Amino acid sequence: MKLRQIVLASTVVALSATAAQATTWRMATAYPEANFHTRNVNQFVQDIEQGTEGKLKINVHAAGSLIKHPEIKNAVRSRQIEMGEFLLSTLANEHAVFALESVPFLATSYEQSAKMYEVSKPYLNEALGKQRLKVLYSVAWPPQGLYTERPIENIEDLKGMKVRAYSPQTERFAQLAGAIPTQVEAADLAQAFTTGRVNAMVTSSSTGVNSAAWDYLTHYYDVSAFLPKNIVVVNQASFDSLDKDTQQVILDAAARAEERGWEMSKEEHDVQRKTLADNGIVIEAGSEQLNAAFREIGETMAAEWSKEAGKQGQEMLDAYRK
Ligand code: PCA
Repeated sequence: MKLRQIVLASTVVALSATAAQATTWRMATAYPEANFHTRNVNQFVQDIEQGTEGKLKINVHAAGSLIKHPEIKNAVRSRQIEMGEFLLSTLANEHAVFALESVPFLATSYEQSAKMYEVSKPYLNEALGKQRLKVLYSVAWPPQGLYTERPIENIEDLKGMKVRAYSPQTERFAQLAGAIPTQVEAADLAQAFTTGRVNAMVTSSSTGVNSAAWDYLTHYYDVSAFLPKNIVVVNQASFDSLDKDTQQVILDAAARAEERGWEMSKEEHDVQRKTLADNGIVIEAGSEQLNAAFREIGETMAAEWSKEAGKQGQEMLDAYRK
């Protein structure tokens, strides 16, 4: 063999050896590539690939392209995919702990939201652990407000409005406000607005920008009702199948992703409100009547949550308020 051929042949052998050892996982997320959570996920999987020197590669399928948002949790559970990211409060009907962060006006700032997360962490780990899902990290969305297609003075102005919801709580919120809630995934917002299925939505500045809210809406009531969280989980059996070093790389990358994600979220909150305004959305705090009515809805929902969550819920609330 000529030297060049020998070199080529040994490269092929070396490459296939690496390929044989490498594991490729699939990860599904619900939100678009441009979203800060997805950017954070992409950095997270890159850290894992680098940290394991290519031994674990994770292909991210964003925007519900591989698995639709409501199916992501079960797809990880059944090991159809190894990892997934979803909005925690989509599971609210399964267990009250998943709904806590979305009780309006209970935790309305990043600081309060972080504290609530700390308090609820053991309960979350337990509830998801029972489904053989290991929690890797969780990051809050920017505070939630209300987008409308015309100015709103008071709660009566919401009567009969078709409000887009994304969780049982946003649905209940819209209902208590006298509006008609309609579930729409973030990935389907443009279509829902163009076809007139909805004409208002509850969400963050971030999703407002990702969905070009200014194409359909005029006002954003920045009421900071709550900060829902995304959560990233791995199938426990898939995690257990890895060697200890690889597991550690994932855990370290997850810790970094969580820290980075909360920072990205805060930055997003500042930057994207400006993007909304630059594109013509009128951002307002909302009238006193409107805010008072929203708070009253929050109290109703807090009472409903407490009833549902029972003793464990009370423990969480006490720890949160301490
Ligand atoms: N964006 C997601 C969930 C919360 C948020 O800010 C959405 O609107 O679907």
